Amino acid sequence: MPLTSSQMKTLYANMVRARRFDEKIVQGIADGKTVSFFHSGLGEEAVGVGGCAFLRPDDYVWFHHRGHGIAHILSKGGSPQGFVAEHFGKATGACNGMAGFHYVDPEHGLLGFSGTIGSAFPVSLGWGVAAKMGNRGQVVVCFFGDGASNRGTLHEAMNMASVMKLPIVWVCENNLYAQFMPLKDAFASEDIASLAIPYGMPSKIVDGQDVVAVHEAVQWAVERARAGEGPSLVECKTYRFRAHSEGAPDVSHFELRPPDEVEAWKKRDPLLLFRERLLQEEIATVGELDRIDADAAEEADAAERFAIESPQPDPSVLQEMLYAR
Ligand SMILES: Cc1ncc(C[n+]2csc(CCOP(=O)(O)OP(=O)(O)O)c2C)c(N)n1
Ligand SMILES: [Mg+2]
Repeated sequence: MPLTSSQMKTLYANMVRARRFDEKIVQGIADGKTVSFFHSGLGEEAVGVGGCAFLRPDDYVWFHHRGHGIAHILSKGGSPQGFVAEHFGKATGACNGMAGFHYVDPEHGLLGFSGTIGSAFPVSLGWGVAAKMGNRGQVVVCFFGDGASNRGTLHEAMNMASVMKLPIVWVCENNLYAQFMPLKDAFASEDIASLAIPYGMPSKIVDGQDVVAVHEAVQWAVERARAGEGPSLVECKTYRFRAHSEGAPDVSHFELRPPDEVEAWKKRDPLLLFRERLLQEEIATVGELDRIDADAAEEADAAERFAIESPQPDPSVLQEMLYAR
């Protein structure tokens, strides 16, 4: 079913919100206000927003570490306050300020992620088994980077998911680099989607700067999964606008990432492309979009104030957070 005007505006709003929250953490690092390090997702908002849009609350999402998942979290209905406060190391954070950049929100199907690249696959596989056994039509959407696709865990999990016909959607956020390593020097084929072939899955490759294209491809895969047809793979071609992490050099091997490459991708900013489309197709007016922009900026300012004013975690909860009874 084509997206309604209201759904299109929701996609735009969530991309703008993700950008403002991401910028807050980037600035927080620069100002020494945040306690954690940060892997900005600026430029990649369309993947998380489009890929998580209009899922069911009980669908599970393994979000990507870019922007520490803010695009995915917002689109899945999570709390930006919990996200910001966690990055500020405050007691009101999603993990009580104890986990720096982690976010857990079971009510919205966000069970957390791990900093160990490649752990997305076996954990999502387990969620897929749970979803299938639960028999309530839940799906798992697992986001991962191009670099992660070189972990052996991918092959084990993708094979098993296909054999067991699990309701999993694998979404590759291919931004052409794994830290300082360009994909062309690390992966023998041009498209990560080629990995679908040995594991008997269908796949789609989409423009990761086009939020609607991402949404439609993931939606196609979600419908297959809900219908019991098993996993699929969606590859989104995208690009990060900032360095791998704040404070790290923005390099490909030991040289700066090619400036013409960076410039070309910045011209394909997903927010600008979608804003133009909404205006051109007369889905929204300039006034409406400006209002969405202003609301997002205000919301991010308020979340930052909330985080700054929140108390530090009480050290006595440390034990409770670390050990399960
Ligand atoms: C097992 C493991 N190896 C290395 C790292 C360090 N590391 C963190 S992010 C990253 C790059 C991952 O690249 P990709 O999967 O393409 O995601 P991207 O950061 O480009 O979004 C690396 C090497 C890690 N966290 N875990
Ligand atoms: Mg990458």
